[in-house]
Amino acid sequence: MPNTPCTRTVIVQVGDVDGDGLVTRADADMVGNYLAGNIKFTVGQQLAADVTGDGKISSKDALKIAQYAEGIITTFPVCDV
Ligand SMILES: [Ca+2]
Repeated sequence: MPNTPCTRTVIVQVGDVDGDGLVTRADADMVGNYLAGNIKFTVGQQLAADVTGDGKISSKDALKIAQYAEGIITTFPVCDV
């Protein structure tokens, strides 16, 4: 018998790093803490945090999440397709 492929799919709300269903300043702060090396992210959190969609988590992502939380922007670059 061949092995049966097993896959898992992670669904996240982009920008919602802490997973409370909202994109708030707390999410931007979590990215800041991640960048400072204070906390680690799960795979899902990494996906949620990369709002620019460049495959990396940087201060640009923290800035965009903060702007979204404050209503300055209404979507994320990774959502523009
Ligand atoms: Ca959140």
